[in-house]
This record gives sequence, C-alpha cells and structure tokens, in this order.
Amino acid sequence: MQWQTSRFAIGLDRPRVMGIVNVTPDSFSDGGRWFASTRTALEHCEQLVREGADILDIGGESTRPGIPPVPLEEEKARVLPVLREAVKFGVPVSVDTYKPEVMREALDLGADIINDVWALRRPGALDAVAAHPSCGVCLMHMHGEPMTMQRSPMAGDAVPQVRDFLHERSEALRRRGVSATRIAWDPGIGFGKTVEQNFALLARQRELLRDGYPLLAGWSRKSSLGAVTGEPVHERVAASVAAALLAVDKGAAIVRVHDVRETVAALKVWSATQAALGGQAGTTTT
Ligand code: HH2
Repeated sequence: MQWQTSRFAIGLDRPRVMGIVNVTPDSFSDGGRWFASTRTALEHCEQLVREGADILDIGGESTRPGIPPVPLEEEKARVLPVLREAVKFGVPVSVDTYKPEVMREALDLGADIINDVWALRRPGALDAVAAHPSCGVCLMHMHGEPMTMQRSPMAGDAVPQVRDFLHERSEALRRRGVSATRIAWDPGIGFGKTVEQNFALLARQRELLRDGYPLLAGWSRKSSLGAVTGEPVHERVAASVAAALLAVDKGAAIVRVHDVRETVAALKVWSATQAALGGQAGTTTT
C-alpha cells in the first residue's frame, strides 16, 4: 500500500514515523521550544530527520483544550517560513492546519500533505485540497472543538462513530474527485473523547481499517497516557513509545510522535519480529 502525496508516494510496507514540529508558544507538551525563530524550528526539523522521521508535520496552532484560535496571518507567519525550507530536506512535509487559506499557500510552497484535525469541515477546506492534483490528506476525527471538547466528550461507543464520521468525510472528498490513495484516517486520540474511549480506539483499532485507508495514530504524550501511568507530560516518553508500538501492531501505518529516536528504535524491533515471521518488514520505498 502507498499514500500518495504531492511529491512522494509513501510506501507503507513498513510503519512510518511522522515527527511533530510545533511552531507554537503554547502546545501542550513542547509549547515555545521551537517557536523562537524559523532557524530554531528548522534545526528541530533537521534533528527529527536525522533521528529517522519519515514525514515532518509542521503546525502553527495548538489544539490544546481551551486554547483560543490563532489569527490567520499569525499562523501563516509561524508556519510558512519553516515550510519553505523544510521541503528541501528530502522527506514529505505535512502541514497541520484547518484553515483553507493556509492549506492553499502551503500547497503552493510544496507541502506534501494537509493534516486537518477538523477533517476538512471548515468552509473552503475540501475545495482547497481537491484543487490540488496530488497532495495527501489526513482526516482526523474530533468531537466538538478544541476550546470545549474535553468538557463535553462524546457519548457511547466511539469506534463505530469515528468510523462512520471518517467514512463520510472521505466520501465528501472523493465526490470532489480526490482519489482514495491520497487519503489517510486518524481516530483523533484525545479530541473530545474519554480515556476509556481512547483506549477502546486502540484496542479495537482494526475496526477502522476495513475501509482500506491507511491509519495514522497520534498518542504522543497525550493525557490518556498520563491517566494510566500517573506521569506528567514530559515523562510520558516510554508510555508514548508503548502506545505507538501497540498502534502499529494493531495496523496503524503511520505514527505521529514527538520522540522520534525512541519510536524509530522501538519500531525496528517490531519490524525485525515481523521479518522473522516472514513478513514484509525492513524495506524502504519512500
Ligand atoms: N494531535 C495533535 C495535533 N494534531 N493531528 C493528527 N492527525 N493527529 C493527532 O493526534 C494530532 C494532530 C495534538 O498534539 P500536539 O501537536 O503535540 O499538541 P498541540 O496541538 O498542543 O500543538
């Protein structure tokens, strides 16, 4: 299987690691660390690529519960200068945004993937992606909106609701002529869900694979991990690696992580185990 993106058909014969680059002052786990200047953010991009990131995901607005939206011009000023250089690093670059204006400018600068936590529900977002001939898109499930989502999480069995939602969003995109090979799904861990619902989405993740879209999972440092380990956000590396490994073992094609080096090492162990079973692990075809 491959994920078609602007410049790369990303081979999914082995699990892929998406390294997070938050160019924000207020992200929940690394707010402010890569925000000081474009150069700082780019150094971080380079480090993630050295550590084995297959994809870089650049974001300029935190989705941390309760954080107000960032004005358009501010988001562009944060993301676009970093993107302009990051597209030269030889790996696919994704932009984490829900604003169609940012999507369009990012795609013009050569972004490979649009990663939208709103799954293209904002006016103009479907069209911004559909207007591009080949960019990849990650559709993520979110219940409610970041300002309030953890105050009123979704009710009932999350798994079929997430699947139905992502199915509907994919169909909306395909009706606009976007091929299925450009689309990835993300259950949206921590986005308007209880701890139990997040773990149900991991335990039963294979139910989200039936439509045939590659699955991207973002557990890195999330509060559900803190809920079970009792650890504060900066001490959740081991828990995050464990969750990434479980997600891959249950069929995720891509994991979105802060701690690239540790995740890459863990996934090499997983791949070696798969290879011993006679599987396809170990080859690279980005
Ligand atoms: N999680 C966050 C942001 N974007 N995109 C996808 N596809 N999946 C996710 O799980 C996801 C996401 C939140 O994490 P982070 O970027 O570290 O924090 P913040 O939103 O506070 O910048």
